[in-house]
Amino acid sequence: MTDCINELWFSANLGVPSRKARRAVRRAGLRYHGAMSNVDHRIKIMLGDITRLEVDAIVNAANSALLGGGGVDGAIHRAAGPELLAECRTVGGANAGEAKITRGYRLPARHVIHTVGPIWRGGSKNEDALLEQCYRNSLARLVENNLETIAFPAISTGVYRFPLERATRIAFATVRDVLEHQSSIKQVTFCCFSEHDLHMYERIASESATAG
Ligand code: AR6
Repeated sequence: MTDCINELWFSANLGVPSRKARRAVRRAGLRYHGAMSNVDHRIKIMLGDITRLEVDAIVNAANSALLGGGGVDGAIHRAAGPELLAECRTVGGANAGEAKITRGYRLPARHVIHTVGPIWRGGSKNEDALLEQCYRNSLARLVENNLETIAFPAISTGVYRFPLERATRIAFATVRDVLEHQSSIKQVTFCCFSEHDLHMYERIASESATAG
């Protein structure tokens, strides 16, 4: 099933999916989203480990110390090696919603953009706006550094307990809005770490493509 979905989105990036991809998608019980807009064809959804992606920058869902942790943060630091922690020590931490860039060291990605998602506290503590800022500021760091491709994990939806559907809607709305104004960004990948997350992203992608 995962291969089918990857094939759909890979094909979608190139334009209209092949007949083989559309058949695979139907067999998997998923929808083909139709012709992609100029924004949608630059968005890719995949299932996998973000530390293995060869993109200009991967985003780390960090904490405000920016000195490593569990979840995707731990995986990124393990894969990048101790040089990443050494550079992070010079960066000085970050507040929720901010994003700071370092090199990628032993990662296939050239850079890491460290952003601090909000901890979910029921929704009345500015969590939505802070999560939106994570996406906006990460993409701003990408553009400032003349980089073109980026991959995001599902920021805040793990240890920080932000509800997945709500977070996914914010991720799509923000990325689509930025892409409409930033033609220099060539590809934004949403890297899901479970089939459950992948299906949520697939559903919201189809809704937001229809709405847009
Ligand atoms: N590739 C892609 N996604 C991953 C990977 C991976 N290798 N590993 C985990 N995820 P979390 P948060 C997914 O908890 O909620 C850390 O300790 C994971 O399944 O990593 O923003 C930091 O230091 C989930 O969908 O980040 C902070 O203290 C998503 O990444 C705190 O956790 C985010 O889950 C940040 O919490």
